[in-house]
Amino acid sequence: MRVVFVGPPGAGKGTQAENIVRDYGLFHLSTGDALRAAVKAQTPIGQEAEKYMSAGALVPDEIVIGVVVERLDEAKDGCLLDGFPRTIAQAEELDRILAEKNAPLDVVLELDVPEEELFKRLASRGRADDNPEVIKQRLVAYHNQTEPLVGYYTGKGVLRKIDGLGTVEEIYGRIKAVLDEFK
Ligand code: B4P
Repeated sequence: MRVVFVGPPGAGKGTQAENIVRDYGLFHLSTGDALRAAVKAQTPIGQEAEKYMSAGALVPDEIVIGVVVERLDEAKDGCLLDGFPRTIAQAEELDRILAEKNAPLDVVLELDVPEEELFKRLASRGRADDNPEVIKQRLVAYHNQTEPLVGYYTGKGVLRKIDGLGTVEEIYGRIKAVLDEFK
């Protein structure tokens, strides 16, 4: 099963991804985690990515795509792409890579959470990019660059919207109900 997770910052993608990979045995690729690891290790990619992440901007497509291509070969028995793609260019590149492998996406989960709740969640977490100014920028980037993916994947007939309000368990129950259709 190949699954993509889309949603605004703080929607709970990382939180729910842990449950999904545990129960469905999928390879988990979080571009946010991969980029944060590169920043921590201060690799050349990390040093470049840090400039964008600390400002709440998306990291340029060519850098992110490089990170994904390197790791996607590990995904033999299905994958959960968490936070990738985040732009139409990334989505088109992903389609090209998956077509080469003859392994199309099964489903794109859109986690839907209202903006005031996102602010609350992120403010209480306190990661380096969770201060109010940077959160605002991340939301602008989401609306301008990532939200168009909802139309893109709706057009391909693979998008499923998940209500992202409620307890982690309630939301996971909604996700499971969708994923079990593809087992
Ligand atoms: P990500 O790591 O993907 O982070 P995110 O979108 O901010 O968070 P996520 O939705 O995973 O939230 P979480 O579960 O942690 O990206 C970080 C940065 O990396 C981006 O801003 C960008 O610069 C860069 N980047 C990553 N991928 C990229 C790409 N493809 N292209 C370009 N740039 C890219 O949840 C947040 C908080 O909410 C947690 O504290 C959690 O405990 C809480 N929470 C979760 N569910 C809850 C619930 N049901 N109720 C209450 N609280 C809840």
